[in-house]
Amino acid sequence: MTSLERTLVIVKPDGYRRGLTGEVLRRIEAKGYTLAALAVQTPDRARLAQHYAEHEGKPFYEPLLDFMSSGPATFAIVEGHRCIEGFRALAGATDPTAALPGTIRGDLGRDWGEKVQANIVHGSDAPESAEREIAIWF
Ligand code: DAT
Ligand code: MG
Repeated sequence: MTSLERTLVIVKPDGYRRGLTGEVLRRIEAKGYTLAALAVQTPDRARLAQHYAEHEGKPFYEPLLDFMSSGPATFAIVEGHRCIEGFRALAGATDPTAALPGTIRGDLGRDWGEKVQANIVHGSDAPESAEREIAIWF
């Protein structure tokens, strides 16, 4: 029995600026997941603070909010059985230098020497976070 799992994917402002939005969405569709909703918007700090509440107080938290509010990003609700785990596998490791080739972060990302890693994509890490994050942005 398949479940209609959902995840929140964000193509972050670095991905938008570099013209990689289509490439990321292409990989999601090529994998076989469904795009259920799409929206381009510049994230506001209030909702980013909710979204990233688990990281409050960490050294990269303020740089993360600055980076994420620095320009347009694309928000997607992605659907499919096991898409949360599946998209995290497509995205690769948080550190784009360590992310394996073949992954979005490994193929398209790099370390720019900033306080926060600009790593192109966000993907929810569990069903509860996915529903919480989707409610923030949609
Ligand atoms: P992920 O996006 O892989 O779920 P996370 O939730 O731990 O990673 O962190 C959120 C974002 O914050 C991450 O995509 C990039 C940035 N980040 C995380 N850890 C970092 C670190 N040690 N130094 C710089 N930026 C970091
Ligand atoms: Mg995370």
